[in-house]
Amino acid sequence: MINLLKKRLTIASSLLCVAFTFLFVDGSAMGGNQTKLAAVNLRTEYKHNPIGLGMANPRLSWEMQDSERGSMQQAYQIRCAATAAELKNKADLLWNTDWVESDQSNQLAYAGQKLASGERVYWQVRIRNNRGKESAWSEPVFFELGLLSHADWKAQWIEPKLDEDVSKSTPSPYLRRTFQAPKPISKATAFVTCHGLYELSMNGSKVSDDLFTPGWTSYQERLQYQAYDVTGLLAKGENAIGVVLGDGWYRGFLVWQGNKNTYGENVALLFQLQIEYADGTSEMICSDENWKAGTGPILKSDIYNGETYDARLEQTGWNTAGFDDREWNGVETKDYGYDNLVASDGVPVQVIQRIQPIEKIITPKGELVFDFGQNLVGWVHFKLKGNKGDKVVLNHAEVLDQEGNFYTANLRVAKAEDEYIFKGDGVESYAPRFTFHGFRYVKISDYPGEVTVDDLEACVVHSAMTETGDFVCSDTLVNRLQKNIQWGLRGNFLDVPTDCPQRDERLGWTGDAQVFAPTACFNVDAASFYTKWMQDFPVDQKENGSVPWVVPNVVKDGGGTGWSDGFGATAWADASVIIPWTVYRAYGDTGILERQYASMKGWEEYMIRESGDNYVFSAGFHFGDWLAFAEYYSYYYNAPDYGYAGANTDKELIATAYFYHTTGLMQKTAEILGKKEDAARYAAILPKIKEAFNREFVTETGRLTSGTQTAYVLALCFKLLPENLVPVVAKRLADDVNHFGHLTTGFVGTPLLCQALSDYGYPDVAYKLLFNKRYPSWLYPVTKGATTIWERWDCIKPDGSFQDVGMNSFNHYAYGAVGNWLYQTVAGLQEDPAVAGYKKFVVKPVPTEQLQFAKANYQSIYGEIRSGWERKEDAFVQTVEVPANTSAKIYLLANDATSVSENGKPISNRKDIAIAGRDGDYLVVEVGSGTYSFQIQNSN
Ligand code: RAM
Repeated sequence: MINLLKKRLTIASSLLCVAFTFLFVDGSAMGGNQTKLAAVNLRTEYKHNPIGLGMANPRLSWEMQDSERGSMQQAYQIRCAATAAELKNKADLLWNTDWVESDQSNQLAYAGQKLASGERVYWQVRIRNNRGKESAWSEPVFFELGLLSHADWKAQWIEPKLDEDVSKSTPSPYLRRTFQAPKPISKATAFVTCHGLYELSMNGSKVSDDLFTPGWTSYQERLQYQAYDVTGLLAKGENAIGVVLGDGWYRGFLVWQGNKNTYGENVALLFQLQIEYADGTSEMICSDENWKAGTGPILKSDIYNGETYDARLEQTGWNTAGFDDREWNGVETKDYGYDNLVASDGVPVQVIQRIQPIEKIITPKGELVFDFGQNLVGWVHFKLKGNKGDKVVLNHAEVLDQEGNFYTANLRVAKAEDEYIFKGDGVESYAPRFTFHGFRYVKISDYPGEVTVDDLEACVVHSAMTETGDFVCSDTLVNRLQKNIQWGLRGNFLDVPTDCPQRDERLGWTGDAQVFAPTACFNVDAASFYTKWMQDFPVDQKENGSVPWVVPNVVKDGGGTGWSDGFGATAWADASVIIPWTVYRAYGDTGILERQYASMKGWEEYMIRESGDNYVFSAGFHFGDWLAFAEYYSYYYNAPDYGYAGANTDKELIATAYFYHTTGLMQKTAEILGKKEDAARYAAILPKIKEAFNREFVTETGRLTSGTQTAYVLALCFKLLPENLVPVVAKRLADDVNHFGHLTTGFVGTPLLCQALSDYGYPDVAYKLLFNKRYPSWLYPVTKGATTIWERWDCIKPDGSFQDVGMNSFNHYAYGAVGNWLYQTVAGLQEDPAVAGYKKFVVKPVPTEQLQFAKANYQSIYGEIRSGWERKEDAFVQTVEVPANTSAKIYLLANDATSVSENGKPISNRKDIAIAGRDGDYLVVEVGSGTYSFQIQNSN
C-alpha cells in the first residue's frame, strides 16, 4: 500500500512538473523552484521500497536536489541498518560507506554485510556538493530481499481436484485454507505464484492491486513469484487465505489458431506465508494437502474471449475464516519443483486510470453502444441493477464502421465478451479480472434495464510504470499524435511489450518492441519492464543463437505460416541487442548489458556464422520493411507513377544493414564490459560488413539496389556509406520523399526516417512528412479520429472502408517510434553520445517556421530535464533545465554570443555559462545544473 501511495505521488509530482513546464515556457516562473541541497527520490533497483528482490546486492540510486547553478555531487555517504530505529541511532549498521568522494548517484550496488533471504534493509544517504556544502541525511527508505535460494521454498505445488474439460474455458478454481495464529504477529510476508493467474486475498481482503500475477514469462524456465507484506491483513486467532485461479497465458487461448493449454492443462498454486510473531518465534503456512478447492461465480475467464460471471454462484465469505467449506473438494500436491522460480523484476500491472463514457449511442442497427472517447486497454466496470437471473453482455470494439455500427471483425476470433448474470441484490458492481480488452466502444446487450453513462467506467490497465516525459508544441494535431503514441504505449505494455491488445494475438513481437523502445524510454520509466522481459530472450533463443519472432515464444514452427520456423528475422531478432543497449543508454544501466551479454552475443555470432565469408546476411526468413507503403498508391493518388510496385526494400540489404548496426553495438557493449577480445573481434568485422554492404547494395555513384526511403535511411543512420556518398544518398532520400510527397516506409524505415532527413541536411523535408495529413502519414490517422497509433498507415482507408480484417489493429505502437524524434530533434532533448544515462546531455533543437514553440520534459534518473524553444515577438527563446549532478551542451540558434542574453544578462564572461564555439548554425554553450532561459536576437 505504501508502495502504491509512493507511486501515485510520483505520478502526481510528474504531472505537477508538466504543469510547471507551461509556466516555464511562458517565462512567468523563470528561475525554477528554490530547493535546498538534498538527496531525494531514493530507489532500489528503480523501485520505491521494493520487497521480494531477487538479488543480494541490489543497486541504490538517488537524485541530487540543489537549486544552485552548476551543482555537482562531490561525495556521498550511505548507511544501512536492519531497522529504521537502528539507522536513526547509527547502531549495528549493516553498511556504512563513510564519505566517498564520487559523483555517482545512480545504481550503486549494496556492498555491506551479506544479506539473507527475506532480510529487510533500511538505508539513507547524504551528499556533499562541489561547493563543500553537506546535505542532511535523506529520509530513510528500505528494500527487502525475496527468497534467494530454491531451498527457501517449503510450500508444495497444489492443484484443485475438479472435474474440468480443459479443451475449453472452464470455471475458475477457488482455493482456501484457514489457520490459527496463536500470538500477536509482528510481520507476515506471502510468497506466491501459480500456473495460470491468481488473485490472492486474506480474511476477505485482496492483498494488493496487482493484476495478471504472476505475469507472463517463458514459464518453462522462468516463473515469477511475488512477495507481499500482509502483516496488516492478519491478526492473532483464526485467519483465512483465499486464492482464485485464472487460465491466463498458461492454459487460456493464445496465439492465433484457437491454440490453448500452451504451457499445461492444469492450473496450480504455490503459496508460502512466513509469519514472525511479536515474541520472536516464527511459523510458515504453505500450500499443501490441507487446502480446499471449489468453484464460484467465474464460469469462464480467458484473455482473448472475456469473462462470464454468474453472481448467483458467489459464495459469500469464501475467503474468510468462518466459511463452511465442508462441501468443497480437496487438492492434489504436485512435484513441479522450484527450479524455474524467479523473483519479479518487472512492474506490476494495475488499474491506472478510470474514464467515463463521453456518449451513449444507438447505432443504425439499433445497438446500444457507449463511447469512451479513447481507444484503451482494460475493461468496463459497471454498477447496474437486475433481477436474479437477468444478464448483461458487454462486447468491445475499437471502432464503429462506416455506417456507425459496432465493428469487431478486426478482433478475428477474440470474442472480447464479458457476460454477467445478476444475483438480484440491489446495485451490483462488476469488473472482470483475468481478461483484458482493447476498445473504445462497448456494446451492451441482453440487459432488460436502462443503462446511462453514469453506470459505466472504463478501467485503464497496464504495467504501472512512472510517466517520465511529455512533448508539446503549437500544433494541435502533432500534440494529438504524441498523445496517441502515449496511449499506444499504455495499451501495449501489459507485463510484456505486445504488438496489439485486442485481437487473438497480443504477443511479445520483438521487432515492434525494438523500434519503439527509445520512444518508450522517454515517455515512461521502462527500465524494470524491459529488464524483466529481456531475461526471457536467452530462455527462448535457439542453441545456435537465433532469436524468436516473439518472446515469450509461443509461436511454434512459425505459427503454421509455412514461411519459417519463427526465428532469426532481421530487425526482430536484433531486439536481443538493441533493447539492452537502449536501456543502458537511457538509464546508464550496465547491469542489463552484463545480464544479457550471452544472449546478445548469441545472436551476433549467429549472424556472423550465417553470413559467412561475404558478410552479407541473407540466411533465413525476414519480414523486411513490414507493412511498407505498397499496393494502394495508384488507387488513392491518381499517381504519376501508375503501376508503382511498392516500396519493397531488398530484405538482404536490410539484414546486412542491421548486421552492421548490431555488430557496432556489440563492439561498444564488449568494451563497456571489459571484454577486450570480443570488442576487438567485432571491431575487425565491422569494416568487412560495411565493405560487403557497399559492394552488394550501393553503386559507385550512390544508388542503392533498392531505391526506397527505407534503404536510404538505413544506409545513412547506420553509417554504412563512404563519406563522399553520404550527401548523395541523403539527397536521393529527400528527392524520393519530395517525388512521392509522402513517406513510403514500414516498420523498419519509419522510426529513423525523420531522423535521417534532419541529421543529413533536410529538416524541412522531415517536417513536411510530420505535417502531412494525407495518407500515408502520421497525421492521417489523427484526421480520421485516431486516439492511438495504427498497425497500418491505412487501417481506415481514405474512402472510409477498413483494411483487411486479417491484420488491422488500431492500437499498434510501431509507427509511434517517431516519438523519439519529437523529443530529440523537434524539442532538442538528446543523450550525449559519449555518456549514458543523461549524466551529460545535449540540447539541440531543430525548429521549423511551422511551429511557434515546442518543448519536452523528461524525468531522467538524475531529475527533471527540460528543453523548449519559442518564437516571441522580440526574440527566439530557448529554455533548458539541467538537473543537479549533470551538465549539458546546449546548441543555441544564434549567430554569435552578443546576440544572446540569459535571464536578462549577456552570456559572455560568465562563470555559469561556457561558450564552446560554433557548430553549423549553432552557437554551442556548456552549462552545469540550473534553469536557463536564453533570449536570442536575430536567430538563425
Ligand atoms: C503481425 C503484427 C506484428 C508484426 C508481425 C511481423 O503479427 O503486425 O506487429 O511484428 O506481424
